[in-house]
Amino acid sequence: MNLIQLLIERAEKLRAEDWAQKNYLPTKSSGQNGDGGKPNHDGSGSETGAEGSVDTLQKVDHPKLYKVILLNDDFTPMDFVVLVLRRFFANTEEGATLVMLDVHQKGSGVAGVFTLEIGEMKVMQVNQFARMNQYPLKCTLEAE
Ligand code: TYC
Repeated sequence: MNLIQLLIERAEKLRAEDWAQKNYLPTKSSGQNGDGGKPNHDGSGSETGAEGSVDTLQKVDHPKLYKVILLNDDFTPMDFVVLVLRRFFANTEEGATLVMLDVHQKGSGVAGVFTLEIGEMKVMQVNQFARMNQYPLKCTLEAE
């Protein structure tokens, strides 16, 4: 085993112990199961060993992320797009202006990255706000 593999294994073990501690789970100390404390990679989350102890969860699932995309058009005023980026995506005036100009020049751009539910909500809010103000501005969702 090379040094990098050794370091990765050590980092995984520390992360698992940290997670177990935060979640009030007992950790199995290394060496007991004869595998040098190797993490459980079967994805099952936990395992009951011969001693009846609980192995720690190794994998934490991160939620899938989605990009909220703004599309350029010829009619929506630049100021309105800046307002949208400030109101729904917590941008500063300067940040919103940069994103708006990027979309204006390239045809589309990322307004923000969110989990599915939040992203869907942003898309609905932006499209509704644009329609309310009778602008054709469009916003869509794209998997990362
Ligand atoms: N192209 C628009 C204009 O020149 C501005 C604009 C920018 C519109 C970004 C939509 O997503 C957009 N007024």
